[in-house]
Amino acid sequence: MKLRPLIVTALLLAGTAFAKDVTAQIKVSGMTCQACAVSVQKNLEKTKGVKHVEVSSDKGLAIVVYDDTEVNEQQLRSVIDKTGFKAEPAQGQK
Ligand SMILES: [Cu+2]
Repeated sequence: MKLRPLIVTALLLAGTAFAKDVTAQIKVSGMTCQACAVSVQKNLEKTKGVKHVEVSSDKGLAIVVYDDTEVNEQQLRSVIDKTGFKAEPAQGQK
């Protein structure tokens, strides 16, 4: 009787697949101080579908957790661009 654990696992996987939280790491150029990072962070946090944002002006990086049924990475980049900074094109995967 290995069936039951399998079903439970499948249900759990289906649940997380439905939520579809995705983490994007977006390189941002033009941020020179913490205030820049905060303004990028605030604008991303206001964006529909965004769950969590971390922005580092030192690393020039925005880490965004978002629901990809509501918003996509391209939209996040345009939010950053509209804030007055430059979201670098995605490298590598996706
Ligand atoms: Cu600044």
